[in-house]
Amino acid sequence: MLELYQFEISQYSEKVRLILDYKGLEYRKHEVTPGIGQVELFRMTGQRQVPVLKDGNKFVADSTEIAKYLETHYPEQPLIPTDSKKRGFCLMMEEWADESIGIKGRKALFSAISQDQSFRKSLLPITTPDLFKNLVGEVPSDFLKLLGVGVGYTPDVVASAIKDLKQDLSALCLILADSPYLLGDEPCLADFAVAGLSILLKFPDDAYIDIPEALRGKGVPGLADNPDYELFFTWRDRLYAQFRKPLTGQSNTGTAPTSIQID
Ligand SMILES: N[C@@H](CCC(=O)N[C@@H](CS)C(=O)NCC(=O)O)C(=O)O
Repeated sequence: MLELYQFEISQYSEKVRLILDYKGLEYRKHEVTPGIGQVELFRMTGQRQVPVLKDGNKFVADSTEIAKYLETHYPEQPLIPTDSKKRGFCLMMEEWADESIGIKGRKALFSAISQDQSFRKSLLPITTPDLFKNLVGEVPSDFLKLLGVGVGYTPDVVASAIKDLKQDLSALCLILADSPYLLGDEPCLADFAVAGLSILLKFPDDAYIDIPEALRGKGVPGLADNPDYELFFTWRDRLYAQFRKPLTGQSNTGTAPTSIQID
């Protein structure tokens, strides 16, 4: 069976989970422990980031490489159009989604969690002891802003990311106003990239991602709750209902994700 090394809350991992579900491929999730689990990932793949797909003895890192690998080796339910113009637009839109929605979505979420303590608490793994959750909840928002400055997320950077995301969402609403999918009547890689990468803007309402219930349907104020972008989030809900397998029991493969870490 295919195996996916992932963070449950990672938007690039979600893009791959959507693609795997669309192609009807069974897979087992391995939840990588941030930090220590990434050392093990580096040992296996020569790099530290998720998602990584394991197929037999082969490891494929990077969501775009995984999509192309799956398209070559599991061609049922094709992801990339054959028509050259559509193919070009599809690949361009996928790359744009990775670089714009993926990267800027993190910055926008950072601003949301610095403003909302209960949101910040809910983002902690389900297994985090309540005592620690309470401590994190009490950290003043300014502290997180400071932390953001430390990693380059200054208020200016966050404001500019949100401004760009608003333009991205408006553009997507325009494109989707008269067609069911981004490039017309059939879904393609661009749809799954855009939908998966946008989870940090607003987590899906239903049980597709293994996150605390309190987070479902929540997202970045001004984006997730903005009626101007309702068309986009309604489109995404429909895409999920059509193609994404809901969690069954503990995970969507019927088996709990396992962590990788060094003892
Ligand atoms: N270009 C990569 C980006 C993957 C990425 O940014 N992964 C993040 C999680 S969403 C990660 O592993 N971060 C941990 C790190 O960089 O150490 C892809 O498309 O897969």
